[in-house]
Amino acid sequence: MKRETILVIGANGQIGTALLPRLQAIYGTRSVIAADLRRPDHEQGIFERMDATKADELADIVRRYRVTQIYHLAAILSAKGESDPIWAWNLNMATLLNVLEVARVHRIRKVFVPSSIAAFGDDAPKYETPQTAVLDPATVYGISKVAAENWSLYYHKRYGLDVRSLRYPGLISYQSMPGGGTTDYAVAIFHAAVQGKPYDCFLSENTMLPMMYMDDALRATLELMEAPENRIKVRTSYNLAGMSFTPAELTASIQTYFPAFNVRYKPDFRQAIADSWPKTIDDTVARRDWGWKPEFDLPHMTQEMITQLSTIYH
Ligand code: NAD
Ligand code: AKB
Repeated sequence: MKRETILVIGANGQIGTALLPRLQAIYGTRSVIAADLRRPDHEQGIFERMDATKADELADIVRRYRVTQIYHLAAILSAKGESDPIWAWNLNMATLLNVLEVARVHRIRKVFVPSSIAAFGDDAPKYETPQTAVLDPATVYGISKVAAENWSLYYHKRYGLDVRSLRYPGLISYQSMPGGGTTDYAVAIFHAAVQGKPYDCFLSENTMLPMMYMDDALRATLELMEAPENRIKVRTSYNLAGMSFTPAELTASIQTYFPAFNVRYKPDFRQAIADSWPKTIDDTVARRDWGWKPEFDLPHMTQEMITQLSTIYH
């Protein structure tokens, strides 16, 4: 077992729920502290209820457990953020700055702060969006991600903090439901299909977006965090690609298992958010710097999702 104490903030969310068992396998159950505003349905190891907007609550946990690494996953995502932009900005920024400050003061060894394809906006190239494309996000969520990328770079340059980041695409997982994003349809659609229900999709059938199966996202995260410090050349956030597909292509892939599965397209306010994002991502820099390579394509991801959800529902 590796000797580190890992704090996961926002541990009950879509990524945290899947990441916790992986971290526990690497560092030991007693060395991984899960923290969140809300208690988990099923506790998996040590849990602390904590509001990351409160710097003193965060510092108390870091001191008590002698934390050496932080994964900061608490945030308000793209669609939910648009319902109350000032609240979303305040939460995303307060939690970020508390994490960076506590890491600086307590000399935390490594910090992970995820970014998103939402950092890109209308003026970035839509296909093979490069690492250094212009960042002109259309949502408050995206604005907070661009700010977080720049704050992370600042803490690295000014204080030498080892903060690392990935611009995740939309993540697809069976372990829990996503928390209010624009790519959530790609998880909800599987739950409907496996239960034999039709699905009303909130994006139009030809809306292509970058996506990734959770297994790939977790492996990317752990590989990035394990990479030697001199291999990490990007201190804002790395582009990361898995696959890209439209709702129509995902539906067709699911229909190879459930031919009668029916999807109706009813685009809502999330369509404009999706239209502002890239369609495919160029992640050459991550491949070059620390050896990133995705494993899951659309057919493989569809097979895994249906297999896993079938055991849950039946
Ligand atoms: P999520 O919404 O599923 O989970 C976030 C968790 O943070 C929730 O459990 C929530 O209770 C908790 N939280 C909210 N406010 C908190 C606070 N003040 N203190 C403590 N906990 C708080 O999000 P996720 O999908 O797991 O995403 C994690 C991170 O990854 C976020 O930064 C998100 O922007 C980023 N990301 C996610 C995706 C994706 O598709 N899931 C894609 C790109 C980037
Ligand atoms: C969202 O849709 O908001 C997230 C993301 C891509 O950041 N899944």
